[in-house]
Amino acid sequence: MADLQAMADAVERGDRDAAVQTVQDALAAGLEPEQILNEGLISAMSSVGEKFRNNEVFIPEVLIAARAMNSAMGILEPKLVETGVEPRGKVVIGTVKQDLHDIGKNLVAMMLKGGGFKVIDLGVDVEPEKFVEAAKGEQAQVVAISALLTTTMPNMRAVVDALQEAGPDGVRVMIGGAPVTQAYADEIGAAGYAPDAGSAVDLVTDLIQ
Ligand code: B1M
Repeated sequence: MADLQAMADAVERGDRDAAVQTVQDALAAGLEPEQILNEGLISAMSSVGEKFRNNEVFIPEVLIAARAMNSAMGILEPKLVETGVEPRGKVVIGTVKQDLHDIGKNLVAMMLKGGGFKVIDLGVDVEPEKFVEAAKGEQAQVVAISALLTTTMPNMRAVVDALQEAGPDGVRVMIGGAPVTQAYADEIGAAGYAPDAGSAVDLVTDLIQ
């Protein structure tokens, strides 16, 4: 029996086994992979993102929900590829040059994947040229840069400049991280700033429209 609400509940409470089982049941019952993705998995992560923004759940809950989502996606992904379902957009993400902090960046990446985007994660200490290369190679619509140090924030500007000079047409830059602000995004010419992982999904959605 396919029960998309039970699937969403399993993801939200971070129950990996139940998330995987409910996806298997839904596929066996003949539901379309896209419906399972949108109504079961993405809706669960949207709800987690909303609660995180409202301080109703915290980082550990988000991480275990994202882990359940990833396990369920492991079952669903091959079926989505078979049916040719396209991701909602492509995002290249990384932590800026000379900065090794990746916990926030990983959360943002997980929430974006949960939101149905293809995420190309370049890791930490990423040179501006690597962002440009990946954005071009993947034809990404958004480049997302994280920084946690006041000393590495200026390296974000170098990425914006490098993309303006050599990046694919129309690529938008979003930035985030504890010391980063909207004012700083405006100052360096980034298209947007998100204060947390839930808002990052909303911002990417807006940027690619
Ligand atoms: Co570092 N560190 N650290 N550190 N560290 C801070 C950031 C610091 C504030 C601690 C302090 O002094 N109070 C301070 C920075 C001070 C400053 O710049 N003004 C600091 C320092 C100084 C350093 C070192 C220089 C220490 C040293 O060696 N002397 C050094 C630098 C290394 C380097 O990067 N080159 C260093 C090293 C480290 C560790 C390696 C030990 C470790 C990182 C481990 C890792 O990431 N794998 C570490 C940690 C863990 C921290 C603290 C304690 C926690 C950071 C964190 O993960 N927060 C931090 C102090 C603190 O914040 N309390 C600190 C949780 C995470 C979920 O939040 O990353 O803010 P955050 O992400 C949020 C939002 O900001 C947003 O969404 C996330 C979820 O809501 N967000 C985005 C983040 N990226 C986004 C991108 C987006 C959108 C939203 O779009 C692109």
